[in-house]
Amino acid sequence: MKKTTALLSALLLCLFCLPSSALSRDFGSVRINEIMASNGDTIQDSLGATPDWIELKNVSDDDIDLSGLCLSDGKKNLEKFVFPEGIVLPKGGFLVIFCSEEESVKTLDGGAVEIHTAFKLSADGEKAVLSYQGAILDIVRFDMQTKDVSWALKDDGTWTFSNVPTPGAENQF
Ligand SMILES: [Ca+2]
Ligand SMILES: [Ca+2]
Repeated sequence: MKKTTALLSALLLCLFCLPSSALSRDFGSVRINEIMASNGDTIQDSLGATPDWIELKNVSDDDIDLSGLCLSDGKKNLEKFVFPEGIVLPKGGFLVIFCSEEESVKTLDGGAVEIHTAFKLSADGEKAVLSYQGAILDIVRFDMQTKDVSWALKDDGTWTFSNVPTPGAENQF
């Protein structure tokens, strides 16, 4: 459980709010970095549940205002989740979004924001799609998943399974 707590702290620390005037809107620098469609005990949300999750990474040197960016589990309806105002992904930072089937964006004690989408990820294989105003920015297809093994992006740009999932941190293999 220690691992889970540390990871949760890491992902919460990456969220904070800045005046929108200082922020980038370079959505091309936001990418899907890791996915878990069968979360047994890798990470818990603030209520102790273990939903599926998607990790985003900001690969740029600017903090990015995510408002208006969309996440989905398919191309038919790209806007299953739309980021509200006030969510910032710091430069080089990570953001974990829980895919729990019950949408919510709530501010936790300490000011961090926890995001849940109305869709879940299928462990039998599905997609994760990042888009803005109908244009797909990133799409990740995955086949059958194993509990507590993530599907993660490597430095060479290919995807593979990871037995050491890292929600909110650099991927490890
Ligand atoms: Ca789904
Ligand atoms: Ca990671």
